[in-house]
Amino acid sequence: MNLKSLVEEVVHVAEGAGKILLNYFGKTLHVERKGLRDIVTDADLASEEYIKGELQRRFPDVPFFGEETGGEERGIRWVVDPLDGTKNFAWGLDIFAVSIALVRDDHPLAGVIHVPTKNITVWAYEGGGAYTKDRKLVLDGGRPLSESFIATGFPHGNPELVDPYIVGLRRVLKRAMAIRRLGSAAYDLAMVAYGMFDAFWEFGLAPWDTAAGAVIVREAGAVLSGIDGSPWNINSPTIFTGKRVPYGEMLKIFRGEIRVD
Ligand code: 2AM
Ligand code: CA
Repeated sequence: MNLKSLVEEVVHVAEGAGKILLNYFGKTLHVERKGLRDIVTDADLASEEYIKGELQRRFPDVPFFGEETGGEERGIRWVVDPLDGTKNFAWGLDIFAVSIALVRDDHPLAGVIHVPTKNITVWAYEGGGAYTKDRKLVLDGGRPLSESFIATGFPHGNPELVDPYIVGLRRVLKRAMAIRRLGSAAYDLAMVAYGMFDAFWEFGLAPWDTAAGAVIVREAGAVLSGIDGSPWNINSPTIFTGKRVPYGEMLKIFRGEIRVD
């Protein structure tokens, strides 16, 4: 099967998972702690079980890895976040996403992100462009940071990331039109590809948060790297993407080549 028909089938799987999530959203959830400041709900688990079952039924030869149940960590495999933005979901904020990627080693080949509350789905496969329902996603070069709408995520889990993160945040805050922090990296990446956000950066994400989004933003025409401009892969400790102009200005800011403070 070629990547184009594969990814179009995965769109149906992601949208099916979105329906499951919407059935749980706004209702009383069973919430468990799975680590320091990390939770899992019965909605995460139901979504992952559905996605795993559907992918294995449709593509029996491709191994599965999911955030909640683990699985294959090498070679060709699915890398799935059944609910990205679990804390938003649990507290009733309607920004969350389903993220499904086909990955080879540490390199995503195809990805789908579905945002159930907005009924938006974006998808891409390597070399084939990025799409949403009614159009191909093609980003322009963007505008200077002073005219750009930027998304970010705060570091979590590792407190040592907070101080280095704040240095960059302070600098970008002084120059950007606006910064938003919404709490779902897959949603943020989808919205870069969609053309809403002009750039996005975050520290300390996991492969399942970024694998699908990375191939989608790249195919839409965004630049993608680590925070210092280094090549990105699914194990990179940071992710930084955007339209060419604001990305270039932010890279100089992060590297200290443009002095802001
Ligand atoms: P999640 O909802 O799937 O956990 C918000 O900044 C982003 O970080 C979300 O994509 C969220 O994904 C992820 N995230 C939240 N807490 C995390 C943690 N403890 N470790 C790794 N990623 C986390
Ligand atoms: Ca998740």
